[in-house]
Amino acid sequence: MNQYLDISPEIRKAQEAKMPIVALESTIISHGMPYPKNVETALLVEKTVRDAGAVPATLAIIHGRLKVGLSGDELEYFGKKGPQITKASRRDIPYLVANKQDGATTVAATMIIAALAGIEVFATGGIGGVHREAQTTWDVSADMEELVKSPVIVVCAGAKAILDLKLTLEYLETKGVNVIGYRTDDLPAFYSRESGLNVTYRLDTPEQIAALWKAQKELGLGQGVLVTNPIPEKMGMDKNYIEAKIQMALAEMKRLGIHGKDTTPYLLDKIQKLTEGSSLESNISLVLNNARLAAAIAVALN
Ligand code: PSU
Ligand code: MN
Repeated sequence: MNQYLDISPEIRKAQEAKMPIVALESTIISHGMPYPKNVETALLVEKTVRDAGAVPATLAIIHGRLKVGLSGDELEYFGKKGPQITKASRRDIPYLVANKQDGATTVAATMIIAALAGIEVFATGGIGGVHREAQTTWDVSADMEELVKSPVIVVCAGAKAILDLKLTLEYLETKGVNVIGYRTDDLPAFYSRESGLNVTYRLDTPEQIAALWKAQKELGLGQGVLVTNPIPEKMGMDKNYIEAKIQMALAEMKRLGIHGKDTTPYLLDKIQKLTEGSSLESNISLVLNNARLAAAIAVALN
């Protein structure tokens, strides 16, 4: 086992008993939602995974240790400290480990730690992707590249429309990463069920997803898979309404000169404020929905 990894007793037991396990990220807790809603949601996501027959493992970096499975106290600590915790992607992990610091793991960092711990399924809200105007800013999330490098199934509600979804699909196509639509042909766009763009393949059951994964692994291809799961019907938001808010947030971001790793947390927070919290309720509902599907895939893999 990797010397930097701390696997909680519950997860260790689950691994020994070969139980299905679902990894969960921690940037969504520290940077994605306000306290105390973030901790409540994190606990609810864990409960949802359990109710669906799998064991939840929230991943984070605490005092330089790569944690697999957080205690209630650790979750509370993380949620309270919020954005003061360093947002950690691939490049940040060695720095935080060497300096014994805390890190909230993005999709990329969570994939790395999950793979180190031998966990194959991971549930999140939305992934980072190719940003609008990436042609000039070069802003492409490290999540994209991680889907190429780490063999993990990432279950999400698509990518937020703050991104350029068309370019995001092109990037993944070039890199050989499958974008699976769960019971949909149309790429979900996080707050809304449809983007007008096509996924690579539509699969309708967790067993079909498990079968694709098994084939990919046994062929030794090495990359991850992106499973996109549309937000529950009644919680989906109007495309034009959310697009108007995104435009406002993007204009304000440009004016403030925000760039680099601050871009995504800034936009998510701004949109939450502009939609007066209604986007937060949608966000929570889609994360729970993804937790359920991820658990079903983990069960099917078993
Ligand atoms: N998209 C969301 N919610 C999130 C994130 C993205 O809808 O919370 C977070 C995830 O942790 C993701 C990260 O991995 O933002 C991407 O940041 P960046 O674009 O800087 O790579
Ligand atoms: Mn970026």
